[in-house]
Amino acid sequence: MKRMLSGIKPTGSLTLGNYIGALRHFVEYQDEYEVIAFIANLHCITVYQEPKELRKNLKDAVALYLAAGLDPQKATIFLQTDVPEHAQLGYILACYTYLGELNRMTQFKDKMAKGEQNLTAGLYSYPCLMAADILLYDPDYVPVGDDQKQHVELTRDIAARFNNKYSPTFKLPEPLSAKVGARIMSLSDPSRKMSKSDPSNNGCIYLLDDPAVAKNKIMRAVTDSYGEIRADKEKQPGLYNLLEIAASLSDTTPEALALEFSGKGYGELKKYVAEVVCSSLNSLQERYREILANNVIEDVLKEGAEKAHRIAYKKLATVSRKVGLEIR
Ligand code: AQP
Repeated sequence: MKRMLSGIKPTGSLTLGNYIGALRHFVEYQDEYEVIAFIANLHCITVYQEPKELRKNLKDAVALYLAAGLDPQKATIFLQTDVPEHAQLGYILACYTYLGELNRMTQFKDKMAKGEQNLTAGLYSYPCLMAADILLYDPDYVPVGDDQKQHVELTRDIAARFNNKYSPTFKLPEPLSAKVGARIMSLSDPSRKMSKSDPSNNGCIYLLDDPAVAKNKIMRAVTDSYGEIRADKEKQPGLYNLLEIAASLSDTTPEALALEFSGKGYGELKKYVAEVVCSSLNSLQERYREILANNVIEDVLKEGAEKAHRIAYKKLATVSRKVGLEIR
């Protein structure tokens, strides 16, 4: 069975972008692949997190993984820090990563360009930790939204470099990106990705938003003045984003949906998108509440960490031996 690995960093409450671009795919793939899905808590602290909030976000993220349909009997679900090999291999791989490569990573460059202050060394070197997250498990595929493709490419480069220097050690993973929904945009500024840290609260739908609030955000989404419903990403990015959101959640395409709504008003389309989104949020939130009430999260994480650790410690031991870190 092919293996697939992915993680989400809950720097805030998970978003509809996380769900459409990543989470729903983990669930779709779990029957066909061996899915390893972790919560990237170490990546969260590359930017300051209020500890109490972080703890809540981590727990919520696990509950949302389960609520979305990830089955701990099929998938391995764990917290990154419960498997210390991630940090250990992350350090080793940083020693095989060039500064020039990290300088080219667009996520860091974007934050620099925005003039964000006090960017940390952890944030700069996080692609090395991400490479370790992946390479520890030799996955065949890594499902990611568009913004993370570059990091998977870097992971492949680091793996190939290590394999060439020593001997074949790591499998080179393939990034997997869906045709629809790989980059959901902000509702208030369709030129920016929908992000947890979106400064405008109206641009982002959180999976735990009250559905009435989510509906409001959709009804106020920025569109354009063409007055015609077409699936034109370049000319009508706001409208296309709405079509893409609804299409992803209802297994159709933005083009098919645009045809269905051609000749109708933007308000009608927004109402439909809100219905589709709210129906997904309602069922997700209902399961989320059940999961919290059943108190299963700690057991799921414990079992997941044990399974992950059984794979990770072997890989780290191999790497340490090859590099010459051990004296036996
Ligand atoms: N808007 C999005 N559209 C499609 N996919 C997305 N993903 C995130 N946002 C979107 C995908 O979700 C997975 C986990 O991402 P993450 O939350 O760990 O990191 P991120 O992409 O940096 O998310 P944010 O919300 O933008 O974080 P902040 O605001 O903290 O910087 C990935 O596969 C990602 O592609």
